[in-house]
Amino acid sequence: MTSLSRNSFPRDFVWGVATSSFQIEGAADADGKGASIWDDFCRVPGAIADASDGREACQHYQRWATDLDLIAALGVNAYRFSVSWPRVQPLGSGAFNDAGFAFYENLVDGLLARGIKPYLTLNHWDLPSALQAQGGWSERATVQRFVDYACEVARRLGDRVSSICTHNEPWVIAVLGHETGIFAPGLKSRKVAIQVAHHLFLSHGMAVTAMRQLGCSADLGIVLNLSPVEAATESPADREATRRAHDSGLRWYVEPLLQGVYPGEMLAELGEDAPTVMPGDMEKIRVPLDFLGINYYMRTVVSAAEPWDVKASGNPVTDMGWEVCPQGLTALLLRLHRDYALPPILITENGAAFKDEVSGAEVHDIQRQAYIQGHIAAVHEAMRQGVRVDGYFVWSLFDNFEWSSGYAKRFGIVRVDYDTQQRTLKDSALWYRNFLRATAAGGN
Ligand code: IFM
Repeated sequence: MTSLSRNSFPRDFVWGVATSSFQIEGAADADGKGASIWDDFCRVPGAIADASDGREACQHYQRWATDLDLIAALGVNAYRFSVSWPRVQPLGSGAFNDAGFAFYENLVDGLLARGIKPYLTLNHWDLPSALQAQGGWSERATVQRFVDYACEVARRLGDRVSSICTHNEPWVIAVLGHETGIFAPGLKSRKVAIQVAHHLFLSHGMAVTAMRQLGCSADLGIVLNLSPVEAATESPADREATRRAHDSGLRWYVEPLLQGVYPGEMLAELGEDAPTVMPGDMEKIRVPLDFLGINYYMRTVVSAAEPWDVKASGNPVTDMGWEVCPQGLTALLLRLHRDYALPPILITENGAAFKDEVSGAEVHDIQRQAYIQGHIAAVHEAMRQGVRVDGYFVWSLFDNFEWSSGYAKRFGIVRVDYDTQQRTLKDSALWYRNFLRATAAGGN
């Protein structure tokens, strides 16, 4: 495993780093940008652990050119970023904002000039506040608003980006945003969450169809956060709880997209919380995908009686309290490969929050380096066993605004000093750069 190099992977494998708009851009109301639900949520007392917000973040909006130089210096061939919908369409409907689009046009052109493929995400959670005021993702009308926005992005950037992802992690938007309420917009209703997920799926399918009709040449797909579930014990109660967790966390998200159906058992269990589905919706959702993006961070161990204690595994635990389990990524990919006819897979996010050891001009983060190394090996193992994976993106390029955890949790392979905005490559970034530089003869 440790002897893996870049040449252990196909020559055209995509190696990248990933970010999202709200987490790094800052410039919260520059050049006509509208407000997003995360701008609003950050003002709710107690919503963000360190009471911070995204107003400055990494100032990437101002520093994009030198940030692109830094990305290029890593030697990656792809960069995954998201477009802030309210930056390019302040109210989420009606007029588009040319100044906002200019930022992304410069970014995309700057990437291409540096030989880096742009991987664009349309929705990494920062819905325009004006749409939330009309019900947001719980309202069916938002579906068409998203299709209009997607088409405008495709018209302006679709010929230059390699890939367009509709939504990042619909589970997070639906469940954390609308059921537990720990993320924006902070609602707490399972029924609403289920309807939100349906509207996200529908808007995905309709946007993909509409962008294809425009002749958009980019690969089109969606990104899901998925986790393999394992029962804590073989007891019937744990096994049944595990089945439910697999249905609600994975099948509910994968099967409408790939098969055009909701899993029957869960649908029945939802009772009156089941989604309102209009005739034709499921056919619209199930569109051919050029890729399925998977964000993987940890496995899920399910215990019916009480939450499973992550320390029981004996594995390291990240600063988020997440178990480090690279084998879980292999297991997840193999199970998906076994259960579904998959489009090509991209690992669109993988990484870990750990505390850095800052020593003069150096930043030591051996645990993050080991995490990334171990997960790249886990991807390789799944590929060896027959799964088609086309790329891998580290989450994240920078330390950034980690949603309700604020800035205290650092996922970056590049450290950001938030007082000075200085960027420093951590040891994990140096390792990734060296890994990507390997050019031993033979390849593959
Ligand atoms: O920071 C997030 C990202 O925005 C979406 N996926 C998970 C990451 C770590 O929590």
